[in-house]
Amino acid sequence: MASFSPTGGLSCYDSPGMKSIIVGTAGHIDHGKTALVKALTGIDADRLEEEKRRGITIDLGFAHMDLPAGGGETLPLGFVDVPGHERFVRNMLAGVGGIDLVLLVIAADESIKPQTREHFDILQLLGVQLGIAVLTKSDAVDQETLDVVRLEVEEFLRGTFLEPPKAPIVVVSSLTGAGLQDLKSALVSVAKHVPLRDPRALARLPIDRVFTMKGFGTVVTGTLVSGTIRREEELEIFPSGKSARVRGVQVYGRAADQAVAGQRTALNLAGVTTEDLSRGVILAPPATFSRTRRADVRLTLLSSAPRPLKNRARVHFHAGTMETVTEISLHGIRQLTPGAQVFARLKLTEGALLLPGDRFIIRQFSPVVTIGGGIVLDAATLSRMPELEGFLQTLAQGSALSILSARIQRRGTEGISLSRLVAETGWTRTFIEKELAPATKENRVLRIGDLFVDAPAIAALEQSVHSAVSTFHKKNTLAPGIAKEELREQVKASSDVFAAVLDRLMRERKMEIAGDLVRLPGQGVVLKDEEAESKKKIEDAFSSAGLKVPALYEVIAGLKIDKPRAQKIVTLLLRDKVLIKISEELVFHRVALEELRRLIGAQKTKSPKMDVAQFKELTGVSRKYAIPLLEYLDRERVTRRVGDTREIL
Ligand SMILES: Nc1nc2c(ncn2[C@@H]2O[C@H](COP(=O)(O)OP(=O)(O)OP(=O)(O)O)[C@@H](O)[C@H]2O)c(=O)[nH]1
Ligand SMILES: [Mg+2]
Repeated sequence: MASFSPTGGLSCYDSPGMKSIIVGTAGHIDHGKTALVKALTGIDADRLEEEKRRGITIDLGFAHMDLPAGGGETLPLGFVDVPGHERFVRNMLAGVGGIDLVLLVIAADESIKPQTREHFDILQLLGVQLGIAVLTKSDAVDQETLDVVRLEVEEFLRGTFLEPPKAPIVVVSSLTGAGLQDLKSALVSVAKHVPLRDPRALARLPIDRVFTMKGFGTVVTGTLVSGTIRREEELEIFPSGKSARVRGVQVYGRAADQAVAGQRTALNLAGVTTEDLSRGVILAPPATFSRTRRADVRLTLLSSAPRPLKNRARVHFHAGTMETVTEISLHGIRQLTPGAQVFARLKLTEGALLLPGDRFIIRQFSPVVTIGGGIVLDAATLSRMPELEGFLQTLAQGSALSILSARIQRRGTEGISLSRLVAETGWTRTFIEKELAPATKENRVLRIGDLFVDAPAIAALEQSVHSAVSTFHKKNTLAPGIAKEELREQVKASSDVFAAVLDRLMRERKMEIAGDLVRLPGQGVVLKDEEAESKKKIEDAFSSAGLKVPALYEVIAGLKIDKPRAQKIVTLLLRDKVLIKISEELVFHRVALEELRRLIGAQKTKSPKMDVAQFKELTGVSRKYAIPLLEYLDRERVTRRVGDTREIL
């Protein structure tokens, strides 16, 4: 396959074991950045006609080389050359997002200039950790000037990641080639300190160029900041949400099966046109992430910022290769003074794919200068959240486990699914599951279906289920239990979590479930005082009456409580078989009927047969009671009717 990568031509072999490293340039206009890249790689990164005509860099340029690294190894280096012109800082910002190390280029004949400072501020805000200060145009100055500039530069770099001798200062002339060998050696030794790209992070490719190529169609390029992108993979485009298929992958002009984190990557995409793509979009795995307009961040205002940053200020926002406008809500303060740091919430004008750990830069509206930047802590913000400060503290400083635990904890009894944890962190499923394994094993985090739920939240939910059920019993003394769904709504739990909690409570015998009803063990019905009193009165009325029972309505009329409640008590007494209904009108106490059976049993020893008159005599009841009672005894198979007489069984 022919080359479709931005620089084309030269191929670069990623020898196994050698990670590919992205080198960015930075520095004031005309200080010799592009000339330096060309002197190192042989590639002119100024590719636009206008750039060549005006002799300045306008947009990002790219180059690459295989640098001999000793021991027969080569170090694959990708270069991102940025413009120094103050009007093109936004282009510079789109380029430095993915770099591993920087060449801070300072011309020996001009020393430190405004964009030296601005670019260096940006590098620090973006958290760039490694680099080399390069004094260029050494041929254009005498030794004395060079020494003075070196002192100025050393002073400028004091206390930063480029402080010498931790980081080298190398003097070169791109014109004569002087010092280039030193610079190459310095690159090899600094490159050794470049850490591996986060292996737990899923793929994201912020796009910096889009173009069409005859025979290929749509091509995009970018620095793959994390993960791996393979040929034939499906990718989602952010923020549009459209999808594209990777028809081809090239790394430094060479066709490859895949691109890995840290490589300048060109993709030939199918299923999209250049209109769906532009600098600033991000390619990521499909159906994995959400775009957002809100993010909680830690924000730093540069000490060189011209004025304090007011709460709710609107500024330009740059992250990766994208830019938009954002409003900034400062946490707990009215304004942020230059040099200070605060937690803040961003409200972006356009949706974006942001993940924790992403760095960003803010620039004021007018004049447009860089005033600060920071790090994204959470791009899945909740509108209302108690203890947000502590949560953000954990996200900013905590271990992976404490971050995951905090994210689970803030969801309370709702819990959070594995795929949402992936979306919130950008970490792979495997990493998250492995990280949480000890916590789930020790039941600090519970796994309910697909959800991870905070154990203390579940304990609290169990508590509220318990108190909701006891409150229900207190209010509804006669009801056998509360309906499950009603209980679930009361405690505001999702069905899965609620079912799991009920199950636990039941297994621990703290709750009983009968069909659709939930009740405390042995507590189906608990009567209030006056109901209990009425219940006793009814019972007494019937037990003392023996077989000469009063009419039910008379007993009820004599009670303090209202009729419906009395009716319920009777229902309860019947249910519990304290009272027994033998006909529509007649209700007897259980003891009276037991007494009757005994009487009949004793009678049998005297005579196995008995007529109605004999029964009346035996029991002392009138005919009104005798007939229903005998019919009851027949039903109970104590007696059997034979003509006009009863046979005692
Ligand atoms: N004498 C001398 N001239 C140099 C050297 N490096 C660059 N130049 C010249 O300085 C001018 C600017 O160089 P560039 O490499 O385009 O500078 P730049 O930093 O890329 O500029 P921008 O991209 O526009 O910010 C050109 O005319 C170069 O030929 C050097 O080492 N010695
Ligand atoms: Mg240039």
